[in-house]
Amino acid sequence: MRHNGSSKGETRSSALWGKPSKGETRSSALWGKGGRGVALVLLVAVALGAPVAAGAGGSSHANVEAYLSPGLLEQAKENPNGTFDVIVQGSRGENTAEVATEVRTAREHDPGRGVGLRDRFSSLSAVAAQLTGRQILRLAGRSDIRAITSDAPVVLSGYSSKQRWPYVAGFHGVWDSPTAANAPTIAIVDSGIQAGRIDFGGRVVAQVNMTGLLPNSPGDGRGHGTFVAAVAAGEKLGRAGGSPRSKIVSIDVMDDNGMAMTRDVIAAADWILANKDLYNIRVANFSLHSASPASVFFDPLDRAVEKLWFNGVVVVAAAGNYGVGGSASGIPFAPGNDPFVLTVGAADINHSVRASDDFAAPWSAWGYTLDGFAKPELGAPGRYMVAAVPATSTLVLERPANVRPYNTMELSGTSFAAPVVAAAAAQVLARHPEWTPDQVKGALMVSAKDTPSATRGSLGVGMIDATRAAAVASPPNPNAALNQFVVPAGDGTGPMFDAASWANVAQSDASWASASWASASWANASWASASWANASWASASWANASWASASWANASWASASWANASWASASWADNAEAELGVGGELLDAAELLELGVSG
Ligand SMILES: [Ca+2]
Ligand SMILES: [Ca+2]
Repeated sequence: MRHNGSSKGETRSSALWGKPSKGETRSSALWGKGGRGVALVLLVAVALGAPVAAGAGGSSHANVEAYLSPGLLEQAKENPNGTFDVIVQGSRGENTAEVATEVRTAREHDPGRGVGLRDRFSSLSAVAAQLTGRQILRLAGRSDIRAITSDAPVVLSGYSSKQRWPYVAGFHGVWDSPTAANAPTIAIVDSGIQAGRIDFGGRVVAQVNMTGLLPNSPGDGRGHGTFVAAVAAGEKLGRAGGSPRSKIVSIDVMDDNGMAMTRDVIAAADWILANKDLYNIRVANFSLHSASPASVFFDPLDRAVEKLWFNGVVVVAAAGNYGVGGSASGIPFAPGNDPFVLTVGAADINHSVRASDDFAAPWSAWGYTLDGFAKPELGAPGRYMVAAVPATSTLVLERPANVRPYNTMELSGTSFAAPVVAAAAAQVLARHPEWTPDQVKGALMVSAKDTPSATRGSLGVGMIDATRAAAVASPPNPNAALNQFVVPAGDGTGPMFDAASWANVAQSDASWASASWASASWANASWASASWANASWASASWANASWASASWANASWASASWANASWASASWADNAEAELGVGGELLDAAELLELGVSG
């Protein structure tokens, strides 16, 4: 079920939200436009035991004739000189002009701050006004005034968040679109999901247990996967995720301690491939990574996620939290080291909804893979996020200082940046279901917002923007140079990446890189600029910094240290950064108003 973002009041347009739907005001729906509607509402109100007139707000005030929004009477009494944005409705038989006269009269009797009349409505006898508490109390005593209700900002989409991150990532521009209902299913390969929460509205359509480790509680004993899923697709009022109408498939590969085995994650990818059509899975989120450095030559998990990619599933992977002090760490771990998939770094959004001051969280991994690919491709909010976590999960027990009300926690990590991008991918696919993962990746990258305050490359090409990505009509293909090495596997399993052929070319021909990945450099190009879109990836010189460098030839994937690692025993970190919260990145009062979020 969709939720209306407001519990009261009129619709209100704002610069960002555009105009309210014509005539579709909450108050008219609630109160009706004629006598019958009023009678119905009164019946409901009485049945619920709600105060209607004289008892409004539970007050014993003797001279209250009008209905007031809950709490408004008390607030007006406590703040007689304070100002309130309200909608004033006339009693039956009163027209809008008469209501306006009442408002003007109240202001003349009790002068004070406030702009007075703001708007007059034609479809109902009502005006919008900014009045003092004293003026409201006067009007409340008038028999020709039917109701005074708060002119609260309304989220037209029905989805909202009190956190900054969805607005940084541009979800407020797509939440409301009817097209968003076409968003595909997102597979969450993680610790499981507490599926029954209101955050998910019954949209968790499958839960698969792939965990070979114990203990592994039903649902989500760790808490990590529920949080990730809520960021990707939560719908709870006030804390919506990026694609709140996507269905969700939970594939549990992580035990209650946040550990997973390589084989189980590969099995999860297998399962997604086999069931993607059944559940319309087009996006898979991996907020985990291997503990063993690997080259794409040999890593079986890279093979597995590439298989998904070549079969139409956008794979999103967390970059990892092993960065130190903001310096380049390299990205040596699967699946984030795979050149096809989307790897995501975590941004600190720096107390504002604009991206220009964003920077990479100091622990957010970035740099080159052992094969010379620059990662991550994109940045997304990933610090001080607040989302759902089961009350009995081990994350709650381990980090009580991060627990927040309503069974939520405040957590940081690239784990929580990845599902932001997964949601944006779902929003793009809602509009372009025929697009390949390469096209989705191109749309997300070409539309990213510049992050000039971040170290170049630490957040890839910049901050994800779901609204801008959804508007891209013909995306560039960021994987074009690699696709010439995608060949039939010959074993009936479809296409595969011929890493050996690619490596031969890349090693023997330094110009290959500059000829294909082109002339734009991570370091210098403005990825968000229109010119970049035309120039395409092919103009990046970042290749020169990696492919041709000695570091590639000497890459440590040849070293004994990881060659000796046992794949089967590889453990997996859950990427949940253990730093303390700061109280969340919550919208302040001015931002709430500007963005039209119910306070
Ligand atoms: Ca689990
Ligand atoms: Ca910011």
